[in-house]
Amino acid sequence: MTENNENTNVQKSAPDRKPVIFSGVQPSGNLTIGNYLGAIKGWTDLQHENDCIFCVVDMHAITVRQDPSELRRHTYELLALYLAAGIDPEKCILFVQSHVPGHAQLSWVLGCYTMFGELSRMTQFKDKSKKNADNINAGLFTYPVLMAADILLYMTDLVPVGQDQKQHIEIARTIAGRFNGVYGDVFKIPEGFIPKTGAKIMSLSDPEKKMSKSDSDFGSVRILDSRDDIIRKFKKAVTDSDTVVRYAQGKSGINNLMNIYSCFTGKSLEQIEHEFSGQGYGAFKLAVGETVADALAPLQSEYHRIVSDKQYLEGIMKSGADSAGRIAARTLRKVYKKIGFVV
Ligand code: AQP
Repeated sequence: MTENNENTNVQKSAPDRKPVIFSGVQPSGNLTIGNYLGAIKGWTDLQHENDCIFCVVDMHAITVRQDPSELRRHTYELLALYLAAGIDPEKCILFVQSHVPGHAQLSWVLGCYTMFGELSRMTQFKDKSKKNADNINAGLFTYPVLMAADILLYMTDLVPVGQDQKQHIEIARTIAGRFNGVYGDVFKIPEGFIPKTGAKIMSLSDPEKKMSKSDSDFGSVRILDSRDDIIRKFKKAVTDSDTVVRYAQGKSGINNLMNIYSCFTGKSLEQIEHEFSGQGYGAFKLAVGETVADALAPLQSEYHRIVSDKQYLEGIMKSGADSAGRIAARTLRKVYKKIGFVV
């Protein structure tokens, strides 16, 4: 697992082949700054030196019950957010997962090379089962198999994700390795690519818990929240009874705010401690809120410009699905041949 966000010019594995990057986000709610810092922000750097494929993973989203009209709306909105964040559709393939049938097809095959015990150990399955106790469906259980299919279909070298997806990358590697062990060198074994900072942004209301887009309280700061809401959420952030801004054990709330501030300003933790020495938590929280709001403002205005142009978004979805579909079909044909299907 690569834990580095500095060297974006990844080692090439063949002389004329650029490294392939694949990643995606579920359209399962309004994106948080966790999704942004852990994933999307890093994608924009990677797109210059690599062949990047970024997906709106709607098939993953239905592992949790979604309102159909909301899911459709979130799918357009997420694509608009990718673009507003600076992902260039001329450089990257951008598409919607359900538009490329190869994902479901390969997922079925790979499911036959994945062990029940391996899936049972996935912490996301355990967490989401607790959160959705009335809907512990088979899709939630086999989610990592679909994710392995997403990645392996494109012979992906690197998968830029937040810390919470590390276990899913590991199982994708295990599945690919097992398949290759039986049939020869079919799949590229992918590497996870986890940013040095911002890989796990915690909830502002419960800093022991990851910030998630499906949580509804003030703990999740949304990329599209208004300036006032962002500042208000940071002002209310849960901290501790100490008053000194410093990074230390037992100060998970302050540590989280320092991480967020560091991601948006590029300042080190020492610089932040120095900047706020002698000031209380109140001044620090306000500064973090204002910094985040200022940093997101240009992205937000770009988003509002793009999201209203449905035709433009549909054009990108369509050409992205065509390009992704061609690569996926090639991989699937190879896999089908290897396992003995008549193609
Ligand atoms: N809190 C986080 N900090 C850093 N990175 C995060 N990611 C998610 N939460 C954080 C990264 O965002 C990308 C997209 O995630 P996803 O949509 O595939 O699903 P998730 O990991 O389950 O994200 P959420 O926000 O928690 O969604 P819901 O609430 O729908 O389950 C991934 O790269 C993830 O690591």
